[in-house]
Amino acid sequence: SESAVVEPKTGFSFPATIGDSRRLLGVGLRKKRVLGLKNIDVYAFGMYADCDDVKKLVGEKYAKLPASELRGNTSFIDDLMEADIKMTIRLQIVYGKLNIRSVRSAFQDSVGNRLKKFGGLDNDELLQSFTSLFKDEYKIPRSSTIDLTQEPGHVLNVSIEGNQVGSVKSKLLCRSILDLYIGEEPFDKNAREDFLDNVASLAVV
Ligand code: DAO
Ligand code: DAO
Ligand code: DAO
Repeated sequence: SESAVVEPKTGFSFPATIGDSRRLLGVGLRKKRVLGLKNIDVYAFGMYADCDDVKKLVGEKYAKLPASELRGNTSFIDDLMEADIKMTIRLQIVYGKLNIRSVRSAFQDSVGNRLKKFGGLDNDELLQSFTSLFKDEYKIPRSSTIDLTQEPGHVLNVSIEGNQVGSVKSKLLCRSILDLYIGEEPFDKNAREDFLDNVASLAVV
């Protein structure tokens, strides 16, 4: 059970655990349609969560719910994305020609859309303040690893190849990023399904 998982289309491999306690619960693929014509594979990703944190949430709020109902319970899924659970989304870059300008623009679309959804108001300034942190000198060639980690207190830590490049305390930003992978309109539906199946089964043992 402690072996790595390979994302089948790209062959990128994700370790079963990160740190002391974050366990791999699903892998998937982020694609993007360019020029309305073709889909490019942008990155493979692995979704990790701290099992003890998940069990704590279930014990405190969902102990009475059978495992079969936990998995599809929408308030449980919302709580997973809002509670103070240590989680990491690990990205492994597939598309070899990514530049920081396209990362900024994709981030404005995907994350910006969620900041609006959850923040309600106009978050242009907040969005600008995040994207201004992506410096032009960062290099993210094929097979680079980027970790997006939610630390206690809803601090988002970003590291590239294991080097921390930034840290932002924002519950709204953490929520918005997790929604891209775990929310109702995820980048990869199968990855989300696997994640929820695995969360439900680890929560009840
Ligand atoms: O070069 O036109 C192009 C395609 C660029 C696609 C950019 C997608 C960026 C997705 C975000 C990556 C986050 C690391
Ligand atoms: O896939 O659209 C998306 C959003 C992914 C979030 C990417 C965050 C990237 C932050 C670090 C970039 C540094 C160059
Ligand atoms: O220059 O010391 C500094 C701060 C750099 C912060 C870079 C943060 C990049 C990632 C921002 C997170 C948004 C997803």
